[in-house]
Amino acid sequence: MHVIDSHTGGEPTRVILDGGPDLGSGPLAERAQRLATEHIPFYHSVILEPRAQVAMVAALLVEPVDPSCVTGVIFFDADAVLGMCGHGTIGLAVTLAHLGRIGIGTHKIETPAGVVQVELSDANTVTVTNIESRRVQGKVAVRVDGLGTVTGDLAYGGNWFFIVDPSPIPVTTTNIRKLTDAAIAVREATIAAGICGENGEAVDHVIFQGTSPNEGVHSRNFVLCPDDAYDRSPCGTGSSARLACLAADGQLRPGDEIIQESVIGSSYRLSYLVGPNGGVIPTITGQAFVMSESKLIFTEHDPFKGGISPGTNTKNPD
Ligand code: PYC
Repeated sequence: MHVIDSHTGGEPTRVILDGGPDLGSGPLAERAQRLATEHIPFYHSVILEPRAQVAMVAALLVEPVDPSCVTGVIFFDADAVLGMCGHGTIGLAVTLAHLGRIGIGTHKIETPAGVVQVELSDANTVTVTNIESRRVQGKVAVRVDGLGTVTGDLAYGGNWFFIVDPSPIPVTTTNIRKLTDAAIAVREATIAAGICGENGEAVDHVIFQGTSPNEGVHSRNFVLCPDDAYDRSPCGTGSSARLACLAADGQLRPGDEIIQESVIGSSYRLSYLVGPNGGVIPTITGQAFVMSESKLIFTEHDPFKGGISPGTNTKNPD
């Protein structure tokens, strides 16, 4: 299995060029569902330690349905198959450019959430025009163990977000452990309270919005991903959901640009246009860098061939 690893604002993406499972044809959302339910050992082996690391998101290249797209892609982390991934799309575009498959200019990529556009400005800089994003519910109160009542917005940006502004804990690198624990508690509380999308979709990401000491930066965020890792980048789908909330609150006008910083200080430039269905069409500009090209080897008698997770601990089974 050949892979190329890049990072976008510190958040890694592993593009899988070959050797993935056959997911058949048809809409990408159906193929993603097949990956999520029928190929769990595959995606664990690619993304779990020791072969990868906890923050990594994989990008499995698949045939697009829409022939005008340069590729189809299904993103997944160690715990979930994602509808879309902003940092991963920036990493994928830079990887495709590295391979000579795309040049400077505008290209379309198909994801399970819909077709997105990437504009490659130079070898590392990409602007993603995401699918229409929306706030579903503003100011939702939820009781969270250890935090009391927390109020947040439920929004969709290709994944499902509960966005808490202001953060109950200062968004700093020294607080990453505390932020992670608090965000997990918030996610569990939203699920227990039945806070979900129109079709029952559970909150899979939690964002805490904080302030940045850096001039010109709108805000700094902490983003919890489904596998309980935090996003090192400002999270493309999370930033899209956040733009939908700012637009719904009249806090940002269409076309105005803001800089969103991640908890580690990497940044995206963000803006939006009004979408056709009452939401926003977000644009996210960020940079990615290719780090390695490699071949993954899965040795049959390697006890950790499938990655390290509680269920695969062959030395000390639960
Ligand atoms: O950038 O959309 C994103 C993302 C989702 C999970 C990790 N990064």
